[in-house]
Amino acid sequence: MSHHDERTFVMVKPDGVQRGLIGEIVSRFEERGLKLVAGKFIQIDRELAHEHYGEHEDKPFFDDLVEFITAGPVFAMVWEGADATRQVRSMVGETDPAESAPGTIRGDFGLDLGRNVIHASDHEDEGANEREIDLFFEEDELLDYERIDAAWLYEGEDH
Ligand code: D4T
Repeated sequence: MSHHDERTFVMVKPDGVQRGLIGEIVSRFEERGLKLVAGKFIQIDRELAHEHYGEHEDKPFFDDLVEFITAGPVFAMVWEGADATRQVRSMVGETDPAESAPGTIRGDFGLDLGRNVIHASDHEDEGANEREIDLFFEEDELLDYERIDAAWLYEGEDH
């Protein structure tokens, strides 16, 4: 894999789906130049919710978090590109939308910590992206193709 091939897991949460934000959110990553390599519209069951949010099992907000993430469909995705995990997190904003800068997804579309519209793998948690991709996708659901504009997105790619 070249350094343009870093993959990260992203998910529009049930509030984002219900509020009609899937297209807007997908557009932001597309326009940035990231490549969509997998996408899946699913309803998370309690077992998957417990696996995905296992690190928060002992937290006081855990039950509400599981209730929320299983309350309706989510749109799970894998995006690929240079430094993808860190770049996506910076586009997403802080965990709390109230602390997120305008221009970020949570800063533009959210107001409440418990309704923060989107999930993206934590770039400071090494291996989080691979772990979450494995949890939501089979290997053959990750598609291998080139964006037609790749040569204009990265310096040094052949024209
Ligand atoms: P996710 O994982 O949902 O993308 O959010 P973050 O990576 O930005 O933040 P996190 O794992 O620390 O929190 C997971 C999830 O729990 C909700 N939450 C968090 C909450 O409802 N109350 C709280 O006090 C905290 C810390 C919001 C995101």
